Order: sequence, then structure tokens, then C-alpha cells
Amino acid sequence: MEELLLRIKKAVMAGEEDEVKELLERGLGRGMEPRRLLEEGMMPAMEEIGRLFSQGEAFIPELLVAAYAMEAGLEVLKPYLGGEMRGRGLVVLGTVQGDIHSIGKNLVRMCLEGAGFEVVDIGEDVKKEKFVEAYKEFKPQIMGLSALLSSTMQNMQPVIQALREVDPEALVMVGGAPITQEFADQIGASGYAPNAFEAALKAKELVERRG
Ligand code: B1M
Repeated sequence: MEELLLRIKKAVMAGEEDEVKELLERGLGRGMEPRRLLEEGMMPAMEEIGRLFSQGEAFIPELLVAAYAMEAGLEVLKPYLGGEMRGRGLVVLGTVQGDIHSIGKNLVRMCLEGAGFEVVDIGEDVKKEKFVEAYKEFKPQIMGLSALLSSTMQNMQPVIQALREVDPEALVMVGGAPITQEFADQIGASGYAPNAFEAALKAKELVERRG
């Protein structure tokens, strides 16, 4: 089992999409938990490639091929990350302006869908105005904002402010690697989650609290 997780990690890092998919299918076939395949197989690959990138030992192309392999793997796990319930409400989800990181957001989307939410994914590098338009168009229970860069996390607060000008009660959940609970409180977010699984729980909590 451990060896399979290690092989998944290596295959993601090498960008071997077909191998990643095959190894995940094999793990699932052996009855391994999808969440374990994700958290102990694929995610460590992204951490490692990020660490190598910080040290100047990996470069953008390596980050990209690993990201594609991760996306391919997520597609395999997607059907298993969910539950059966539907109709909890609608979430509009996007990565803020200046930020093109999509994997974390996509994983949050899958977990929200799994938890019974309908999700409108408005993509990456999303301008404040587009968040506001989407809020008006879809009237979601929750707006979800993701940011992966310490520069782009600064673009979250203006979005929250613009949304609250339209609706002072708007529920906004934030997340992404550099975000902390403290930062979320500072910018007036309604909720924060450190990972995709917690994001689904937090979304449920926010909607239930609203009643
Ligand atoms: Co980028 N990148 N990157 N990158 N990249 C990081 C984030 C970095 C930490 C790498 C490093 O230096 N060690 C660093 C940021 C440093 C900082 O600002 N603090 C960095 C940098 C510097 C950059 C560029 C500036 C590099 C350059 O061009 N010189 C550039 C910026 C581009 C831009 O956005 N304008 C850049 C580009 C890229 C690629 C395009 C090559 C690629 C992204 C491809 C893609 O997403 N389609 C990429 C990648 C892959 C990474 C790393 C290696 C992996 C990110 C990832 O997918 N993680 C990353 C290093 C790392 O994270 N260790 C890095 C896996 C994913 C499942 O986790 O995204 O954290 P994560 O999402 C989690 C949680 O954060 C949370 O749940 C998710 C799942 O559990 N979450 C939420 C996320 N959103 C949420 C929303 C919520 C709730 C929870 O509520 C709404």
C-alpha cells in the first residue's frame, strides 16, 4: 500500500498522467480510501514540487506537468469524493484576480458538490466586477474565493467589500495556502477553511447558521 502511494507521488511529480490514473484505479480496486490516495499520494507530490521550486531545483514546466497529472488524477477520484445528498444550496467559486492556480479551487468544487452543493465555477484570475456580476446573476448562498499567492490574497478584501455593497449579508468563504483564520477575520470573510474537505463542512455550517 505504502509503495503504491509513493508511486503515485512520483508519477504526479513526473507528470505521468496515464500512470497516475492507472495507479489510482489500482488503489481503488484494492479498496483504498480515495481520500488517502489524494492526501497521502497526490498532495505530497505538489508539496514536494513546490519545495523544489522554492529551492530553485524545479521550474515552471515541472510545476505545470505535475499540475496536469494532478488534475487527471482528480478526475478519477471525483466520483468517490462525494455523498448522495443534493440541494444544499448554490456556491459561486473563483480564484481571485492575478492568480491562475486552479487545482485547489477545483478540489474544493468537487468536495462541495460531494456535500450536496451546486457549484458555479467562474474560473481563475477573476476580477472583482465578475464576482459581483455572478452574485447578482446566480444569487448563491455562498461566494467562495481562492488565492494561492501572498500577493493575490490582497485582492480578496476588495471583492468582499464590493459584494457587501450589493448585499450587506452576503456570505463569503475564503481559502488557499497563504490564507489563515486571522487573515479571513481581518478582511471580514464569513468563513475560512484550510482544505477542501473542511470547506465543505464550513459551507454547510454557514448555510445552516443562516437557516
Ligand atoms: Co505556483 N506558486 N506560481 N504554480 N504553485 C505556489 C503557490 C508557491 C507556494 C510555490 C513556491 O514558491 N513554493 C508560490 C507562491 C508563493 C507565495 O506567494 N506565497 C508560487 C508561485 C511563486 C508561482 C508563480 C508566481 C511562479 C512564477 O511565475 N514565477 C506563478 C504565479 C502565476 C499566477 O497565478 N499569476 C505560479 C504558477 C504556477 C503554475 C501555473 C505553474 C502551477 C499552477 C497550475 C494550476 O493550478 N493549474 C503552479 C503550482 C502547481 C504551484 C504549487 C507547486 C502547487 C499548488 C497546488 O496545486 N497545490 C504551489 C506550491 C504548493 O502549494 N506547495 C505553488 C495542491 C492543491 C490541492 O492545494 O492549492 O493549496 P492548494 O488548495 C488547497 C487549500 O489551499 C484549500 O483547499 C485546497 C485543497 O485541500 N483551498 C481552499 C484552496 N482554495 C480554497 C478556497 C476555499 C477553501 C479552501 O474556500 C472558498
